[in-house]
Amino acid sequence: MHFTARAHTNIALLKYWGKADTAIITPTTTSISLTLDEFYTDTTVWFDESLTADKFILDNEIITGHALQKVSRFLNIVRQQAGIASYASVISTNHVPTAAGLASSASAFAALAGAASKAAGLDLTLTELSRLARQGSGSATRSIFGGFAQWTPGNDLTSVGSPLLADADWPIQLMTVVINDQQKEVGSRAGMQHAMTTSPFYDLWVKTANEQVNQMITAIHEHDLMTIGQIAEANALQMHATNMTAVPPFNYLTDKSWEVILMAQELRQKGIPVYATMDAGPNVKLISNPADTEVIKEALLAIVSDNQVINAHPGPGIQINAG
Ligand code: 2P0
Repeated sequence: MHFTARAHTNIALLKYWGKADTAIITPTTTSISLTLDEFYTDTTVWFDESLTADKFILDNEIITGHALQKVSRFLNIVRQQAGIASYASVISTNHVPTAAGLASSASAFAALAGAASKAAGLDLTLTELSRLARQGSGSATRSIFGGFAQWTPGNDLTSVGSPLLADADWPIQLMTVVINDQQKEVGSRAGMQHAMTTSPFYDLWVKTANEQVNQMITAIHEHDLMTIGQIAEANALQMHATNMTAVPPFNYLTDKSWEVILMAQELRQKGIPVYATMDAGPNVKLISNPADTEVIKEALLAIVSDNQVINAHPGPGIQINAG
């Protein structure tokens, strides 16, 4: 049977930056994210006894090499859980605005987990799906759920995602400022490992992140945009500080990233609540109230052009259908 899953990407407000266990992918800290409506992956999977190897087509291109191996390794986990041996065809489409550079392993592995598990005859709960997606990519653990979600440390069974506020239907938005859409030099998998093992600030990162978890959860439940933004911006800068203090140091942020981060600070001084968060790349995501879109955009247009700004809102959890 063919199954198709749609999973949306998510942006972490408290970041996942370091693995407690690299083999099964468990994190050193709790991360909290917002799933977005604008960016998602559709993936169709079917297992076929006549195949002699797994096949992977992404955005109409046949994929080989490392990316195919990553998908095959993930399918091995699904095959083992389902007790089947046949290879699979995987067809994926990333729905990301052209050249946004936001193709994400979160939506990719969440959608693959959903479609492959169903196609293999498994009927997993959302928690079980989250655990499976985690073994493909850590951030995918959270993309099973809509709205705000968290992913906690733990063991193979307990380190899973859960919804915090699935229907985030109050005014919050995330504007992505695309600064560079090129492949990054240091991938997040290698980057987080290097920061964790060499930065003298890493232990402080874990300690501070632990303190931020309950503050963030309370702020989300209280719909408190300013506190959410303040904690998210601090957490992002702390994550980037572990990279800049790694040995040798590395850095994802460019001069343009800093221009946008400082612009957000200036707007705050004028009373507009807008906060920056940055992942393993130079793009900046601005957390704000939709009512302030125009004034933020006007300030942004002094730094970047209109087509470099993509606005997104809270999105839904995974959807899986036959066919
Ligand atoms: C996050 N990032 O929480 C953090 C913030 C990037 C910066 O999760 O090694 O691709 O596959 O588990 O999920 C990116 O890391 O890493 C990421 P793996 P992943 O969203």
